[in-house]
Amino acid sequence: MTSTKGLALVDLDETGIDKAFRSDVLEGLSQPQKAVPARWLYDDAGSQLFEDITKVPEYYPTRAETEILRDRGQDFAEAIGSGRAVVEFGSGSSVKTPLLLESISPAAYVPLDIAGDFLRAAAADLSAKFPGLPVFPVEADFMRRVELPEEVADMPKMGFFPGSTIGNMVPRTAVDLLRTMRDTLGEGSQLLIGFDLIKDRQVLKAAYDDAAGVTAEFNLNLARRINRELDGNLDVASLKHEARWNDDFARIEMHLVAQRDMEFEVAGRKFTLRRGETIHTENSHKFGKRSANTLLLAGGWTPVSRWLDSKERFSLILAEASIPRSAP
Ligand code: AVI
Repeated sequence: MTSTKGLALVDLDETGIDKAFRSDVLEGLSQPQKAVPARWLYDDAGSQLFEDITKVPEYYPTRAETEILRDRGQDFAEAIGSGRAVVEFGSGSSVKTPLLLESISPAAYVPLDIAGDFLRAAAADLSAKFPGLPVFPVEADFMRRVELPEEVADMPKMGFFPGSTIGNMVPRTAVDLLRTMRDTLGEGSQLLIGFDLIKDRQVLKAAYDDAAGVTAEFNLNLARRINRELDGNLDVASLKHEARWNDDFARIEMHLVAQRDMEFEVAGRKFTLRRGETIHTENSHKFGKRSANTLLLAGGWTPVSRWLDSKERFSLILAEASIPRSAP
């Protein structure tokens, strides 16, 4: 059974359970280090909580990236030029995307998203702001190669992937995605991509454990979602949000930490958590100039320009899909 439950197309079993969610959770809870893929943080409540996170004072990435887009319009116009089809991986943000489009005068805008409702709303919003701009929303999973609309086939393309969402993937998956983006956009295209930077640990930890507890709610919402959608009985009150810096892998990790020994069931399967044991729920990798460049090169993209915000917390990199001129 397929349904447009909530926002995206999902595959439900005969009892109405999302099969992919169930198998990811059951498999993840069966590992020695329990872990659930971060994409399941984003149900309706989780997506709203993430929006709220972008406004808490400790969470700097959204403000820092917006500042770059606002202040460096002239640089983008020079480096990117006009007349490109901008292909945004994700539905687009009401603040960041218009800033970019204003500075580069594109020929078309193509938002790609798996969540049709979000996609159509964002596309309508954008069309209202840029009445002369052709907008071609495409409902698709951009982790796989996407066939772009015929109307943009002959236009030079620029991919836009802001937010440092690339950092939510382990490097192997990030490289796969960058290669897939190259296949989608084609040889000679450009990519403007956000990378959050390595910085003081306390600043990083605070960004993922804000004083108002919004990020904690975002993380705990996953346990609530498991209970609600997978007939679970996790004691949410006995789980605590924790943001950890993993220095070996240069990433912030979100965990749900058991405050006591717990036995619980999910979708009819029994699990235990010992006091202090955790469920790992998200990675947010942070980058230096070289590690970001290496990731891009591994994915088939040659970095050509890089911009930072005034406090040097966040970077936007422009890269090109061109055949490398240097050997081998
Ligand atoms: C969506 N992504 C880039 C956010 C990040 O910073 O890694 C998700 C997030 N998780 C907790 N706070 C924000």
